[in-house]
Amino acid sequence: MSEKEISNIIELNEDLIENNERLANQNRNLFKKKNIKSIDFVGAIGAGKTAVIESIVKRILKDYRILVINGDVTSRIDADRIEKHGVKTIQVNTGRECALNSYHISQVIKNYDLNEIDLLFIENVGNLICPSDFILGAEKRVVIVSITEGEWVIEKHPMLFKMSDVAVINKIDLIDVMDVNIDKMVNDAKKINPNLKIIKTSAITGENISELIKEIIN
Ligand SMILES: Nc1nc2c(ncn2[C@@H]2O[C@H](COP(=O)(O)OP(=O)(O)OP(=O)(O)O)[C@@H](O)[C@H]2O)c(=O)[nH]1
Ligand SMILES: [Mg+2]
Repeated sequence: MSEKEISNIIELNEDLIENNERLANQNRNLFKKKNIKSIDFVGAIGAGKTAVIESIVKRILKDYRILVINGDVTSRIDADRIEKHGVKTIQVNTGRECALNSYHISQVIKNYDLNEIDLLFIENVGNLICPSDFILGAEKRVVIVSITEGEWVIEKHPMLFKMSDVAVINKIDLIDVMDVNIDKMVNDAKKINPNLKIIKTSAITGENISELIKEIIN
């Protein structure tokens, strides 16, 4: 590949990211105007994003009108899991794309009456790398990993921790069967981003889910 071809690809990527940021800003402004709190959940496949969101909505659905946007390459399994709690959902299938982008979100909210909601949760496609290129315009980003991914998972994937507001270390109920040093995970996250709020949770037992709710909603 020639140097010119390589520089064209770099320019194309920069354009994509710039366009994404422009639309993300539009989404952010619209959420503010409509007084909607918006939170974007990112994390590896199976870390517990849907389970954590389920655990949160079960506790707060009497107090807030909630919409959950679920991103997945295919299927509406996650949206169905959330909807069984009586919460409205929209599934976005990204096909070959490994992350949601701000265009997906702008299309969803263009066709939805935002006066009907106070809280918007967005579950991104399970991936610890791709979502770092695409902000969505949400007020806060929560990155979720779990102890079953091993104690090196944060050290190996610093990007999403740099750009998130809250880091959740999930599945702590499994600590006795996992040979994992959770303190190392916490220290890695702090080193990468000293401003991160770090919360150790179990979506199954509910441990520290109330603390997470306080952090993201209040
Ligand atoms: N023991 C335990 N299991 C959990 C916990 N959170 C999630 N799980 C289980 O882990 C599996 C994956 O959880 P999901 O909530 O589907 O994970 P996800 O991050 O949404 O996965 P994708 O959307 O496919 O990326 C399910 O079988 C959950 O029941 C937890 O805190 N403790
Ligand atoms: Mg999920």
